[in-house]
Amino acid sequence: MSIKEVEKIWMDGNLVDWKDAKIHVLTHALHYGSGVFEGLRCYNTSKGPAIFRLNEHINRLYNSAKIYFMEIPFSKKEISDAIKNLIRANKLKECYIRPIAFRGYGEMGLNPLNSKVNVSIAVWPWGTYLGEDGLKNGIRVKISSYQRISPNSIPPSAKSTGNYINSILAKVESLKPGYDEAIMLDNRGFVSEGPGENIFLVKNGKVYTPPKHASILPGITRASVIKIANDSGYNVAETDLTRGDLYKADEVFFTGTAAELTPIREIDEIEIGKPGPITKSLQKSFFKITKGEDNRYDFWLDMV
Ligand code: PPE
Repeated sequence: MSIKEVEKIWMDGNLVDWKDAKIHVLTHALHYGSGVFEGLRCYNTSKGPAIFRLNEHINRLYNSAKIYFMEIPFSKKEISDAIKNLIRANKLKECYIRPIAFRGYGEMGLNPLNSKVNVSIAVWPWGTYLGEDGLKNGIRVKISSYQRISPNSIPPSAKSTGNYINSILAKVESLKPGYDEAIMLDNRGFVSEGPGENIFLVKNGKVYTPPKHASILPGITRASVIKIANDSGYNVAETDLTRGDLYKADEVFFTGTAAELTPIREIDEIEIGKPGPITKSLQKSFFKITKGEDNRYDFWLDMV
């Protein structure tokens, strides 16, 4: 997906022109994946642009950094304020937000501890992640032959740049034969997540999603959808699921900041079907909330 350029990018405390937001080729993170990042969305509401669950994303960024002994040289408040200022500076109403903290230039070799930590924030308009048609009618996915990274290889609960090389392998393996996306199993063989999404299934009116120990990134959209489902009277079980559970499900969908809530209509040539009633109802609620049209959830929105 090509990037829609805007005017400014925030780099280590300063706003710089988009074209000048550059780093050295010997940046540690480029060679060794030693960065941590976040993805957030800002939605246009009737009261103005609002960031969805800003605090939760900022907290996850600092937790990811902690696992890698990275000291982010800004406070959480400074990063939150910088995000809002940047959206204002770029005069955006709706956008994707990508803060990243990474080991910078100055040291090579695998000891990262002496590398300085740089922080950048970019924002740009990012439409539907898996296509407008996918959001409406569902996508076709393939269970990957690549296993999801596991807690004792690379902690999946930290959103580090290096994690995504595993996601990329799975994604490309699904795209080459014409699928839209992959699903990965964990090192035990249970359902884990998509390359950039958490997964849910519906069976006999109940909602299920893999638990935190299934090598998932604890998604903020996942947590939101669990809350919305509970509030709407659907029981959600966080439990180990098999690929057979997916094949037999009545409804399956992905969640994520980029993917939002994307229905899955086919897995490994097995038809799940058009987006079902629970998927559609949760998706509708989710979009109402992000657009500020359900004031019960206003506390999830941070006005820019
Ligand atoms: N699992 C993974 C591996 C993941 O990358 C994401 C987000 C999620 C689950 C969902 O988490 P959350 O956004 O908190 O609900 N993936 C981000 C990056 C996507 C990309 O292609 O880049 C995102 O959605 O922003």
